[in-house]
Amino acid sequence: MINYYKKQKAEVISTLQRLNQIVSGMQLQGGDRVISVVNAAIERLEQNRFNLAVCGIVKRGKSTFINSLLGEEVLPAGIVPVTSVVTYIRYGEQKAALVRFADSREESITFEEINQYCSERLNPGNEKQVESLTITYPSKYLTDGVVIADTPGVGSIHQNHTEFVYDFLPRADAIIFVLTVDPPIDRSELLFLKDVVAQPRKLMFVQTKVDRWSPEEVEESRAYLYQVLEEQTMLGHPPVYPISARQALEARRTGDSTRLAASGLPAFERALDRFLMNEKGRAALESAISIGLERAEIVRRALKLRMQAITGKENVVVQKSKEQKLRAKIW
Ligand SMILES: Nc1nc2c(ncn2[C@@H]2O[C@H](COP(=O)(O)OP(=O)(O)O)[C@@H](O)[C@H]2O)c(=O)[nH]1
Ligand SMILES: [Mg+2]
Repeated sequence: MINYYKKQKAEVISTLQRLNQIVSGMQLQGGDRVISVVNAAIERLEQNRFNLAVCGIVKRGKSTFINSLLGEEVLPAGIVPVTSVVTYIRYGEQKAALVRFADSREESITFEEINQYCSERLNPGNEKQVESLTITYPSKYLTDGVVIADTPGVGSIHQNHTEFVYDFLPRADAIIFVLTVDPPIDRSELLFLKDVVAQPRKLMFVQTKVDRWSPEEVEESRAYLYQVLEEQTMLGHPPVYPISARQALEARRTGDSTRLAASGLPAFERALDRFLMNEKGRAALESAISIGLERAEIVRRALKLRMQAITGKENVVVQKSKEQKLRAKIW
């Protein structure tokens, strides 16, 4: 089984390498970006890394949800848009953080300094030119190559946050989509979800902040969400995990197992454990294949445009020669 997986992985890697060779020989507009996304997919497969991205629109509770999984307030969260850059959290015995700047410079920072680089208040409009932030943390979810990615919220007044997310999306191997009870889903959320669904990846849903609502209201909200998903997407009725990340975090911090169970987080964690144990290897291959196919499609479209431009020129040439013929008759 392991040998079979290794063989498949090697085949996917060599096909992706071949795709990159073709693209680099074509000098296409946007070709560099295609190559970089494909290279990143190859690197993840080679290094057994798996990007588990947490996505959603602004202020749905993404960072708080990740903190509840980690059991500590590692990521800054707040009532106003906070997360301003993609923040990767990977396994490390020691808690540490590294900032990567747009000019490829890297700088080690202390845990206490994280806020200064990934929060909108202390890094407004990303004036510090941060490309990404990587935190190392000793969590069981980060073993075996899993990297959790906290993303800025889509749809805030900070356009650069949305751009960061769309730029990052092709690098996600699986996605946890964070929704809330109220509103269950709104228009901008649905549009973003459709963009996420367009890239076939393992997708899990959580509905946070349930502590603010009665069980009946949570149920009503989920029924509405299902209606929207059914009418507007091909997703049908996927499992949606109701969670109070705030309660779960507090319960973890105080070691209160009854409160933790009531927060809804353990039910989600069981599903996540099952996925990581049984499906991650396959999901990694499938996402790499999807990334290859998506990029190949981009190349196909660019080629088509190039061909049309050539054909257009030919038409002009034909027209010119007709004109010339006409002129020749007149003269
Ligand atoms: N009551 C409650 N508030 C929450 C919960 N999760 C997040 N919040 C609050 O919602 C706000 C936005 O959270 P944040 O994690 O920054 O959202 P993000 O922008 O999606 O990362 C913060 O004020 C959080 O304290 C929750 O489960 N219950
Ligand atoms: Mg956040």
